[in-house]
Amino acid sequence: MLLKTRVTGKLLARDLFLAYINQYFMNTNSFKTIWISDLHLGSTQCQADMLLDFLKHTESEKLYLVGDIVDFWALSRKMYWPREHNTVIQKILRKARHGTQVIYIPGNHDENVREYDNYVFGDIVVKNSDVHTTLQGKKLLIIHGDIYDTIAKHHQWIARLGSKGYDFLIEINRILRLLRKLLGLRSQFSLASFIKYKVKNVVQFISDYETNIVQTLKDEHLDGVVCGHIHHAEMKAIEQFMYINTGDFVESCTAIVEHFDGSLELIQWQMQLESEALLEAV
Ligand SMILES: [Mn+2]
Repeated sequence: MLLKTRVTGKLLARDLFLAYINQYFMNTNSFKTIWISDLHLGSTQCQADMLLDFLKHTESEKLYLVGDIVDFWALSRKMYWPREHNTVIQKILRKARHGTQVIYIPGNHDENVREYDNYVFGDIVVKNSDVHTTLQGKKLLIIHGDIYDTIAKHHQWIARLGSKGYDFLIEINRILRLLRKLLGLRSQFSLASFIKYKVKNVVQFISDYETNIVQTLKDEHLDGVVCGHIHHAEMKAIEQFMYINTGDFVESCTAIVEHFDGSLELIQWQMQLESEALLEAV
């Protein structure tokens, strides 16, 4: 009920006003809700610098972490935890302490967190899945999505083997990205996603994934889904359902946001450092 009154009431005007102030004077983008997933903290794949920049320049009333936040699979192979990964966790905890409602939906790389369904850790609530109602009244299933991935569900050893091959690709991509950075090139070319889309059965895999999710939406009488898992950001209609995938902070650095009018948007994050440098120069 509270959500609905906000659409027409004075509270919305206040929210819009604060959003405006934040954007133009604080260089912060305000949203009703933010969804991010597949951060893979604890692995070399995580683009922590982009993630920190995103967390620094955005704020929301509600923040959903849609799984594969900490990559325990990678951590079990090799201990890797640079300082920036701590800073990410601290930033998220700080948001939770300062009034952002943070909801952690575990994924398959952090599946051990699923044992703590409905527990609250330092203002962050763990939920294995959730239903979010947008300001336009759409009911969205929020879930990581691995249970709809038939390979990950039934043949975990194949999935892990596949993940190693994929890790290798991403490692090459990371080196390429570093080289591009050193050379001052800013193209968003991604080797892993390039190869991924060259492989025909990956397309089939994504389509099966979507079909499985839509079946659940039908069964549960929901309007749409916000999920992650397959590292492919997208926002589209499948039949009458909204299929929304957050993407990741490994390659695409994408997020889904809900604005204060209840509309949803897929955003690809760009480093905000340039505008900051400009502000400092003034
Ligand atoms: Mn996953």
